[in-house]
Amino acid sequence: MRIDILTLFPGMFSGPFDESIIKRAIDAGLVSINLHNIRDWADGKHQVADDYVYGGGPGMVMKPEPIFAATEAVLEMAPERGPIVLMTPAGRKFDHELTVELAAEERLIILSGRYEGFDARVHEHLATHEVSIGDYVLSGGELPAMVLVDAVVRQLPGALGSPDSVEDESFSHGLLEAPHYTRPPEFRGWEVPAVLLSGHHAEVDKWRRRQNLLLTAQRRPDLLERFSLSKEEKEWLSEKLDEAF
Ligand code: 6GU
Repeated sequence: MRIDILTLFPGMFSGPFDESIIKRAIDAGLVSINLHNIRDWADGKHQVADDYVYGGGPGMVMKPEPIFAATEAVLEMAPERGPIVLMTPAGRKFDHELTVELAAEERLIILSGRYEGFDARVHEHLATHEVSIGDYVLSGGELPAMVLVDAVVRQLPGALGSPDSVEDESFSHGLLEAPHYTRPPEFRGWEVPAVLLSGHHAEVDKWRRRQNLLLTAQRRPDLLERFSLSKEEKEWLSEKLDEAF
């Protein structure tokens, strides 16, 4: 996959992309991440990329010409085609489903804006997707772009150490993930559940599945609505929930 990110602050991306899973994926050739400074396509001595809002109002808006010019130039840099994703708090809420959808693409172009956002013509005539990472306002689209890239890259085949890791995670099966323990078996008097030390794989699987269900019922009942439980699981869960309240 090729990812191109257009931003006024390419420097913000070093750090997150230079460590851990994303770095490994880049080094392994699973993805290339290319940063482009929108200002390079802004005209004039001062390469101004923003301007006042028509009709009045606070703040500045990113001008359309540099964004269109940058995107068109970046498209020319490689033959692959794919979505042009504009990061905006007014976009579609980013979730696992959209992550998987984007991970299937050959190429992503991501537009990260600052100020009050982009001139509306960028939304209407350039972007193919508008994406938000949640219901709060950030100072720009850079952090959201990093969030999106991280989530997408870890879905690429081979990005995680074990091929099972991605399937086991929260949200891929639609439930929150069971608690994990590591050594020691007892820490400050708090013991690891005995079943996890038992070596009985079927029992461990059953315990994990039940913990997934319990955690999801307690914290994200909205996720459980889409889920079909066996009669036995329903009974166990309602008993557990009665105990807890
Ligand atoms: Cl994509 N951009 C900004 N500026 N704020 C956000 C966001 C995006 N998603 C949530 N908050």
